[in-house]
Amino acid sequence: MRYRFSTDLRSSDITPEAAFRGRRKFMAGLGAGIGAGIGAGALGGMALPAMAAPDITRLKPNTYEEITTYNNFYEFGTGKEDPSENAGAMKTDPWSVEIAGMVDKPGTYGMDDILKGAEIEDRIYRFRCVEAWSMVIPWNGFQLSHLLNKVGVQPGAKYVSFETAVLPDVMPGVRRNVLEWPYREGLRLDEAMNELTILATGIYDKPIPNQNGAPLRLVVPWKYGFKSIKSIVRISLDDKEPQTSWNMSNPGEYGFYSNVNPNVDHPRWSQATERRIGGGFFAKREETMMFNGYGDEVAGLYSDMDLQKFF
Ligand SMILES: Nc1nc2c(c(=O)[nH]1)N[C@H]1C(S)=C(S)[C@@H](COP(=O)(O)O)O[C@H]1N2
Ligand SMILES: [Mo]
Repeated sequence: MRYRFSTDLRSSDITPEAAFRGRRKFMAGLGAGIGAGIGAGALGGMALPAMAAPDITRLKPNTYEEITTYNNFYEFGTGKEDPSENAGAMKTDPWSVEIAGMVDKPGTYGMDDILKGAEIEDRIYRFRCVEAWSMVIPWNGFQLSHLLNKVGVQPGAKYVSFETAVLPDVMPGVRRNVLEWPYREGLRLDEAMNELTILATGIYDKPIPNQNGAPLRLVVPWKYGFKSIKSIVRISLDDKEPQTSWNMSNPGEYGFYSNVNPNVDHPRWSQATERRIGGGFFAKREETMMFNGYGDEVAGLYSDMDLQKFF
């Protein structure tokens, strides 16, 4: 697997074995005479040198078991184990996605069309839920920008909205009004086009399980998990900010942007720290990082905005 984006690396993600590999690599670099001019470590406290190309394989992912049995997918129930227990009944092949609104080629596309020409990459991302837990997940997927370029975004478009399937026969959750169905989410166009934003099709090189949002699921790693909408059946380009399910249900608690921000608390709990799933009962809570650690890539999108107001 080829992993990308390591700027969020921190000591708790690094396995001892990997730290050894990193150090050995550095020494090899010195021996070859290319060690000069390397700046102070970007790894915050680790004894690791800042190498020219940080090795993302040092991010220690959660286990497949953790990633696929501790889920939020309210269409299948609000308990963390409900999705893995119930989502198996959803049929994801064939699957089609309607692409609508301000695009040159609107239409209903099958998964083959969606995937045609897409470069499937491996990306280990830190994933931070608004409920203050986190995981590290090795996704397989492709950049959302690829699909949007393929259908041709028209000049006036400023936002992208997404909707999840509503399948009452197999989704016990949609028979109750916990949220407005379909589950909907949205991004500003520049957020959607950012290199970090992917449509995931797999986890650990296996097809993405239903409980994680098969067959096509958004991942926006610098935003709270609920922005990463699952089992997408509709994508629309618009000139106005779209409505989103969580914002509709409680606008005081869930804003449109929902960037991970340790300085803006949820009205009912702190966002300053998080609990890593799988860390065990005695594991120390970790400090939440601004933009979930992806500030180098995305802070510029918000440079002129008050993030206390646009939370
Ligand atoms: N359609 C849909 N998408 C959804 C949700 C949901 O309830 N329905 N939950 C969101 C929330 S709150 C989180 S934290 C993530 C969880 O993703 P995971 O189960 O793959 O970890 O999915 C997001 N996408
Ligand atoms: Mo979440």
